[in-house]
Amino acid sequence: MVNIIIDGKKLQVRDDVTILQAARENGFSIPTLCYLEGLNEIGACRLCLVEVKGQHRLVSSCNTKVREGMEISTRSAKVRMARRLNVELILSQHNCNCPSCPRNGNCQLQKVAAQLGVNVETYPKKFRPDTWNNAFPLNRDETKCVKCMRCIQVCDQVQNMHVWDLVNTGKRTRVGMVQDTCTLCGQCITHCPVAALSARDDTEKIWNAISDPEKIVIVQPAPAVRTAWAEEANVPREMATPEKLAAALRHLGFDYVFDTNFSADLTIMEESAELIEHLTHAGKYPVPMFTSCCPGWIRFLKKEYPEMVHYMSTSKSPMSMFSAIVKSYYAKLLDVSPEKIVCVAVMPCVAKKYEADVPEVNSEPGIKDTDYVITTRELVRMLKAANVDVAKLKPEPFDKPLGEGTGGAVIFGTTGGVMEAAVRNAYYMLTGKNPPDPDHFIQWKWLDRWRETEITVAGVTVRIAVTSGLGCARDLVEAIKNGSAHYDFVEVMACPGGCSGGGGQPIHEGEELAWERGNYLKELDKRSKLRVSYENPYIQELYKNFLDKPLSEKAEHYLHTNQVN
Ligand code: HC1
Ligand code: SF4
Repeated sequence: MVNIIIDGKKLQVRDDVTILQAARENGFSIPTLCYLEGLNEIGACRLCLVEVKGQHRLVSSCNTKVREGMEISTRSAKVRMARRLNVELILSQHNCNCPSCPRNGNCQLQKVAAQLGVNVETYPKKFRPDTWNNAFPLNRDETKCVKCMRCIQVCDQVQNMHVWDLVNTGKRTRVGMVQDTCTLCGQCITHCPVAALSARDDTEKIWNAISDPEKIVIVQPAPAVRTAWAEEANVPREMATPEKLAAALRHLGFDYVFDTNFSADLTIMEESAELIEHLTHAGKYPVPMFTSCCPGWIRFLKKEYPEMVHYMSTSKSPMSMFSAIVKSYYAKLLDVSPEKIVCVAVMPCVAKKYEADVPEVNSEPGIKDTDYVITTRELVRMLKAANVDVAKLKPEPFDKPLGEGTGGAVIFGTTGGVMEAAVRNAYYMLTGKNPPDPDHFIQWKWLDRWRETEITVAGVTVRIAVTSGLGCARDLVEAIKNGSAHYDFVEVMACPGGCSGGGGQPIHEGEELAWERGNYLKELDKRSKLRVSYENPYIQELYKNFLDKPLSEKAEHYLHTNQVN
């Protein structure tokens, strides 16, 4: 421990922390733009400057360690003037079209400028026209980049993809895409302090569909959307229930409010049947079987390990299974042509926009199963545009028959959930009984980069591994490839923490909420009456009336794809 003084207050702090950490831990607020704890501590933005007694120059607090006897001022006249000047310099090169900016109201630069009393409008400038491909799900606006380098570090150190880097030199220095390996995980977007990176906005297309009287517009929110959608409305997670989400979606004008949880159960029916086939027909199918619901993970494997793509399960993701069922089974129930239906998915994910556009995911040539995908952030934008007061919404049920899911479905939204749900269901398929205790059925051994376990049911042994984040995924795939790890079933989600921490989720400066959001999903699972996917009565009805059984010819047609093979 060392003794220091911050703004006149005597403190004892650990000797291994920076001035910024010591200040924040003791309630002193220091602005930052580029700082990301443990990832980007480079003092580039110069907003965290503080004055240290006895030192002539101001120091950046994010990368200066405390020392015994330090006297620090976080708000002297000299500090405030330097910070204001630095914000003005950044703004002088920044496209300040705040009212139409996707980060308006949730922008670090806007916030710091407001705190320091700097007017963003006083820096008129001209920008070269944007040459970015705006049809790509990830948008890049160079006129907003503050060169904080967070995108470079997140993509490099967490996701291990090295897509961004500094290019050019001197005053032409900029951040550019240096490799064509983007998985669309969206982690660089959620770590961007401004709107230099954002997801393609598809909300206008949804509004147009909703206002078209000829169209039946059907919406499915993903499991992980329900744990994060109301964060920006400042409604506590427990009060923003799934039923309130259903009410909010109905309020926006969707004709039917269904649930991706329904088709998560369907995915489990197909994937657990596929797993049993793989395990019981040694040599016929490749082992391990990789989960196939995360499009970021699929893009990663296709680009980085094309020779391992055949390990991927052929089951479509819950999103794509849902839309396939809507445009076939449900269109028949409604007695309308599939062309009349518009399928909208609300996802915590940017890569799902890409998945919806992969032609092989569609069941019939020329008919797009999922018409549009919006992120949780776009949903929030739509709710704000419609002036929906989330706190005042009365809970409403999801529509039937595609609006019901089990506890096994809702945990899809957190890392390890797909695996747990699949193993629960496989247990039933092999024994005819439910697992005795769904909460303690799987005992994980936590390794550094992934977790593993082994389960034997009715004489069938399955060796399992789970990980999230593409840096960890790379290490796991390498271990499988070089023969140092042996598994039968592997779950990977591209975003750290799984979909709860997805690249389409609400952005909170400096907070990683994936695990907290995931715990809420686990709580919803525990509260569910039905915990195993086969128990979903509407899934049973779907098989009885339409699909016959898992892996049937019809199920193969609508629910499986060879897009990865
Ligand atoms: Fe996911 Fe999935 S869990 S991929 O993370 O398998 O996006 O939530 O919807 O499709 O169910 C995302 C979440 C989501 C699919 C499901
Ligand atoms: Fe890297 Fe993911 Fe961003 Fe693509 S979306 S650049 S992979 S962090």
